[in-house]
Amino acid sequence: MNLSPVLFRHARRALLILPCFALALRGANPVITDVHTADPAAMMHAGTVYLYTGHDEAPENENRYVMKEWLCFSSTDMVNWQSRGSPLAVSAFKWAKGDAWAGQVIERGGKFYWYAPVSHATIPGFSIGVAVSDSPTGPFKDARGSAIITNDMTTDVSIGWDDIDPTVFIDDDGQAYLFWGNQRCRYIKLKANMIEADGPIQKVENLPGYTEAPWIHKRQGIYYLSYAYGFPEKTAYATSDRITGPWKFQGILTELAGNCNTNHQAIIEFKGQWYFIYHNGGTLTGSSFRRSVCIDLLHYNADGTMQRVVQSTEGVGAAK
Ligand code: FUB
Repeated sequence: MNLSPVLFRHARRALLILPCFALALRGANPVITDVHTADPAAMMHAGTVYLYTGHDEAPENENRYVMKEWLCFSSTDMVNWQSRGSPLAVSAFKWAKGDAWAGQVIERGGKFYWYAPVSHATIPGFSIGVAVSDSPTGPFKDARGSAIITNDMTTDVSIGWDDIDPTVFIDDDGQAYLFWGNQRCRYIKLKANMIEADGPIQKVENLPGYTEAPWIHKRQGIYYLSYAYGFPEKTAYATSDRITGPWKFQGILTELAGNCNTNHQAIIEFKGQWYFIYHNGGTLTGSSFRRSVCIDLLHYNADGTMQRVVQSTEGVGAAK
């Protein structure tokens, strides 16, 4: 085994550490290296960023997802991350049988709602559950006792994994939306209680190359819908002046992730800087099924379009 990349990484991190505070001034990608993390979602709350990830547990050389739980990390500078353990596992959803795939957490009214795709035990295919907690670090419990979305609600796509990758967004008028989907992007309005649909499932049109992993964010009146594009996956995005569309395709946001056939992004603003959070297979033991979360900067053009994200080894500097 060639240990020189490991030694180089530790030496580089050590050089960047301020001894008196033991805080790194600059990150390095991947940002978490002691466990395999995938499918990042992030949320800012009370001056802290909470990073929620899937936990890739596939043995080396095994080419399938082994994902039983989600993980949480927190940071006040986007560089120094503290593990908050696993606040949610598939076992929290009694009606589910496996597969802790990509979810997202959002706060409303002092409660934290975690939208999570899992394989349903009795309805074939993936479903989306909602867990709730009084704290961003959990513990989270099943908020409904049943899935909010099941595969039999979306019969126009005949695969069993089209109802995955939920992303949730609360607009300025207080209306919450749940977007999700593989092959087809869909959305529903959510009731104020965040655990029930408020109206029928809608389809999102005009997302060329759409595979999965939608993420909605808003900046200066523009809605952005970024998503995994093609396969292996790049990230592309579309914009609109309404969350319900029509969406205008804006092209590729970032290229293929290293050593990994998927990508999955979260986009947040923190302390005046925008961040692109994603995963790759970039550790010594990495692969498409042993992924690791990375963070790079995201910049906008004057017309509101996003500049292509450069996936870097160096990562980001500490946010002040
Ligand atoms: O982690 C399992 C699946 O791989 C996610 O749901 C997709 O977004 C892709 O990253």
